[in-house]
Amino acid sequence: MSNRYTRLSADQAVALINNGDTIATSGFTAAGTPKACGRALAERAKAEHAAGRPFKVRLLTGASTGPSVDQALAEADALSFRFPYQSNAAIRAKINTGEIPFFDLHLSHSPQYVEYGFLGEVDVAIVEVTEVTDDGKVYLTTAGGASPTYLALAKKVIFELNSYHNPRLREMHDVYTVAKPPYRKEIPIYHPLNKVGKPYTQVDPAKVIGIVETNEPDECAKMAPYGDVHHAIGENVVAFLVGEIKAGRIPAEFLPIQSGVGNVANAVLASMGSDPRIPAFHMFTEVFQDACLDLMDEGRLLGASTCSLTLGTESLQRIYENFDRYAKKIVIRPQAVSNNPGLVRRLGVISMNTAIEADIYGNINSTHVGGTMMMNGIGGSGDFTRNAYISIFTAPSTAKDGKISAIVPMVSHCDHNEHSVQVMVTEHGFADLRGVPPGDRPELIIEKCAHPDYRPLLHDYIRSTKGKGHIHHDLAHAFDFHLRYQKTGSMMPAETANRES
Ligand code: 0RQ
Repeated sequence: MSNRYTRLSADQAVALINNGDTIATSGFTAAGTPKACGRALAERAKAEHAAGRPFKVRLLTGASTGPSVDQALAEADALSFRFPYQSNAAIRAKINTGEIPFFDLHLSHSPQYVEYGFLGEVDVAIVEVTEVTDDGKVYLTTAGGASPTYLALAKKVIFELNSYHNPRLREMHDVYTVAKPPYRKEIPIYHPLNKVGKPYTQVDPAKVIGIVETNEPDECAKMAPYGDVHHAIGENVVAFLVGEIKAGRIPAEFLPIQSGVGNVANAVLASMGSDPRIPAFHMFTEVFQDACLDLMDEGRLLGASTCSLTLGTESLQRIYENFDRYAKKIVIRPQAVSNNPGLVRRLGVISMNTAIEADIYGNINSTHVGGTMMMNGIGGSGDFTRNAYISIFTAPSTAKDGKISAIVPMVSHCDHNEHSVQVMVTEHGFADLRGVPPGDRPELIIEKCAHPDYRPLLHDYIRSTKGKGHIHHDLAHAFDFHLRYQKTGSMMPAETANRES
């Protein structure tokens, strides 16, 4: 390990950060995100506030982070801007009161957004590593994220040298730098496991202001066990995919899978793994989660390209203790490559993401509850959906004990529109929207996907539009479901609910 760089405590390192600075961190989800400096920065902010001085920073990351960054900094009132994704209750609450301005962007685009200067300058990058050499070779931990970009742009760099992580992680990293137009070329990846870059990224050693030594695991939450509804969604995704194999629209060797994160995605992967009609497959995805490791151990997942190892401590230890078994089966890439729209199109990825709500024409809201309250962000779902060979959206047909229908007349916010969304799946079935014109979509989506209790209301809405136009809507009533929920706490009218009980 290099002796060239100054060793600092986390407190000493964050003392070099100024009020108003733009901070950019490593990591993608809680994987590979700095920890000690996040907590120290939050304490610094609290101390400054207690002394009557202002102290807030602008925070750029790869995706979401762990509690030591988003939660600690939100609770310390230390953030004046956040980009490009989050998934933590404490920061979400302040985003939704307007206290923390949040800019939500496709994750493949976010590094170049910063590189082009759209968000101003980066003052300090804080990056977790297993090693940094005298000549500036940087070996990342469990995520590619936007670290290569942030290291290149930042005026000052702090490293968290985390000895918890296995230095062999470099055998999985493939750091390929996408050049700026007009010099950008095709990325020569033709299979999810192709490697085209280097095992390290680079920093100018003169910018390194210190190294903070740590030894702590990532803060990735363990997946909650899933229930019958999630299991049924998984079975319906499998039913759709088996039909595609039979019809010859998916080749015998299958196509690479992208899967979102969360409870639904976990259940879908488990169903795919346990059904022998689905051949063993590869993933070209952004997040490698616990279910993926189980599938790999069972021989069902042959290999994965990802941006991060978003694994609970037990699963990550399983990799670290059996590194030979996994070294050649997992490739960790920067998000500009793992989520690259051109590669998604070239490889014929089948994307599977989760909706908060879908409308009867196939538009999807993945981010804003009721059209106003931010959940997590669009993440990589748009990178994959728009360019997938087959794009699938899943969701339970109702939320909050049936008080919310996930199938509504018109989405209250649109992240993925009807032109990009091909298949909608709930626990009741799947609606294959490919080639289905708008006039035929409501019937299909209502009958295959909506909860039976909400089907009559959705049919009533369609009848009320009187069939005018290419897409039929009655703008005076398109949001009746949402308005009723706001007023009464349920999308179901009281008289209907009473009649049924
Ligand atoms: O809230 O836990 O308080 O009850 O949303 O819902 O059903 O557990 O589903 O964990 O898979 O998350 C869309 C949020 C789904 C996620 C979303 C409430 C519901 C529950 C979670 P509770 P479930 P999941 C890869 C790709 C966008 C980003 C993306 C997401 C909570 O998948 O953020 O895809 N996707 N990235 O009760 C009110 C509704 C609701 C609702 C669900 N209609 N109204 N609340 N909920 N539907 C990752 C990256 O990009 C890094």
